[in-house]
Amino acid sequence: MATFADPKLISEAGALMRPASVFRHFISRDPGSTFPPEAGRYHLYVSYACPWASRCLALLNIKGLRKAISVTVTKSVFERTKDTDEHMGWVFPSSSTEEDGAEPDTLNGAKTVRELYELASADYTGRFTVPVLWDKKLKTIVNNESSEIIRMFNSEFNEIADNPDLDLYPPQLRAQIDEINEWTYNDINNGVYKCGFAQKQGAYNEAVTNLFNALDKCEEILSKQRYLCGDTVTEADIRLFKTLIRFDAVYVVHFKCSKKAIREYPNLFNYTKDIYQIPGISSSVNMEHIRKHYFISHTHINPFAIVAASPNIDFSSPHDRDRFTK
Ligand SMILES: N[C@@H](CCC(=O)N[C@@H](CS)C(=O)NCC(=O)O)C(=O)O
Repeated sequence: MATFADPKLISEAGALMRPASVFRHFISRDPGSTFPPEAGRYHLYVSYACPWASRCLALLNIKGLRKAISVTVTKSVFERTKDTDEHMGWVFPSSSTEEDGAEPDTLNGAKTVRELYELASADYTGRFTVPVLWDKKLKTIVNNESSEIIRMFNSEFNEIADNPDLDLYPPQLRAQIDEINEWTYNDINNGVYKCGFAQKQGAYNEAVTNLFNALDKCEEILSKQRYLCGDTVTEADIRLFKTLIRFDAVYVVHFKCSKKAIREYPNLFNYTKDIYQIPGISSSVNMEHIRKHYFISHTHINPFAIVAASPNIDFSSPHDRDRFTK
């Protein structure tokens, strides 16, 4: 029953070691597939706070899959998941008025995300993470790895998606996207967590150096082109965006990513607004859930659970990114 407060996830050198996701089935259009893409069959459990889960929500929205795949959003702050042990994790509210944006689990009647994992596998010993992509027919978890869930949403549901022509992982850009994802994941998406959860100065120093080198590299790329792969938006942009949108309000303070804020990088800042303004993206962002979750749930790094004041940033204000595509 690991969480990030668990000493087993910290190396000798004091660095965070993120374990791999466990449920790795694929929804596929291939004949004979156990998990074929069917409207109404799958359900996505997310937290708005979680960058990995909310990238799935972003994909669901921009591909026009909200009618085909249902969604339940957890409460923003971790709570005890059982009376009989100390585990703290994602829970569902008992009514939809308990917290704005969060909903009870009317599909499985679960009180916690942990219960979903226990329904899917009696001997599961991993973390009880979101996202969870659930199969209503086989009553199990299809997949709990966001990087794979977004690929399925992008390509496997095109017969039922409202926006089937949008391809965020097009064949001609795949090698470039994979290469960018590799360093943006290690140094930025997961890099902020490596800064925040480091337990030795050396591990923090390494993570924070790699993080800001990678952000500088993005700034440089984005000073020459609108998106990471050129003039079309791709999966790599959605993945980067989910970290950038949390950066100034949370990561700068909570994870000590304090060398610079995103609003000090002219290209990255305008790019964040640009992605935010793509239809379907802003509704995958809930700043209240984001701020409350990090500052209140991570008691091992913020024991008094004080929610830090937020800078006042309007991501829907004008940006200058269309200068590249005029
Ligand atoms: N590899 C997973 C990571 C998901 C993940 O780490 N989610 C966090 C929230 S941001 C979580 O659910 N944590 C619960 C816990 O640690 O107990 C993915 O990308 O889907």
